[in-house]
Amino acid sequence: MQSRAAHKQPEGRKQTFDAKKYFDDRRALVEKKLGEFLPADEPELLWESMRYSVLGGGKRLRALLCIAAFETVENIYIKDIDIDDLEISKVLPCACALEMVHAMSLVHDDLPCLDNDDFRRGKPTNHKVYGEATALLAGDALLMRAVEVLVGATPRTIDASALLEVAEALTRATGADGMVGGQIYDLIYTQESGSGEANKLAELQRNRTEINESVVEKIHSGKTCALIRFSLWSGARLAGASSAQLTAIEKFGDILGLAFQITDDLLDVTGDQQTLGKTPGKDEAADKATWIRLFGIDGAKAKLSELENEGTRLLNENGLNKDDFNALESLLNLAIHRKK
Ligand code: GRG
Repeated sequence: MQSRAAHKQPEGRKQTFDAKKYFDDRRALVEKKLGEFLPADEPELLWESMRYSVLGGGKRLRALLCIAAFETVENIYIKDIDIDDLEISKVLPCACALEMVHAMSLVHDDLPCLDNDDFRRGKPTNHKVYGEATALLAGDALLMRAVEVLVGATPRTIDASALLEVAEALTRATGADGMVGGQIYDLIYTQESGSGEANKLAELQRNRTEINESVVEKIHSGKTCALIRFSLWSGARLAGASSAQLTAIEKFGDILGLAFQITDDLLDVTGDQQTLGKTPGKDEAADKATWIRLFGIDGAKAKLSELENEGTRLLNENGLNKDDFNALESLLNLAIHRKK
């Protein structure tokens, strides 16, 4: 059923965009759809562990970026959206796949062999509840479920070559050219050197160069920005964006991704466990390569304000900000001014 509320933007009419309602409505759809895509199935332990780390937690930023880019490019802002809406059904599988990939990266990141975290989203981490082996396998299964959902559940009204490009780009953003690649750089620059272990990683850690802006950039761009950039790009691609629009959206993704990560580094220093839902101060304790370490708190804040202006200007210049629908600008705002 085509939503009766699907609404083309009237030219030149000034309205206030209700970002909170927009985010809340779409988050609710994503939560509902994620529950459907991740049923309580067998093997029970595996599905329970997968559901534990995906359902009912997180800001759903990546899903929102994907949906907002889709609606912006389609030039529709569906005010009274529902789960059966034909337009939103084109992008929901991709939005949910993104949240699965993101959640699995958190599950693996929290493992003792990586960041060794006990808390995530205000509750014990997956391996604390289900054990390391199950957490590892739940992450693996979530990764494949994400691809299955994207390819299998995206409606066939979407052009097949667009869907193939989106699937290819998701695997690239996740793998060696994206998150996993960024995580490896992070690892080289996180662990203490001179551990004495005779393996290739320990050798690289001992011989690493000094941390500088290009090292931090390499870590951030893979670990965090790749999936954020993909979130925006995929929504736009599924909406049939022109190549000029895709280029602008990707540039915006780089800006928002960097802003998101700098904010994350800042919150690690200034936030508290109750609000963050995870242990603060871990970056400093592990001597991580962060923006704060290079430029301090004031330097990070100055960069954030620069990125916020640059991102808004880019949206305005490319017709991606409307008077009564500025979801992408609101998401940049959320990425920077969030408290968790
Ligand atoms: C992706 C195949 C694969 C393996 C994982 C561990 C790893 C490789 C990558 C690390 C990725 C990682 C944890 C990056 C940090 C990104 C980040 C700042 C996450 C926090 O995101 P929020 O604040 O979290 O959006 P919520 O809980 O709100 O969803």
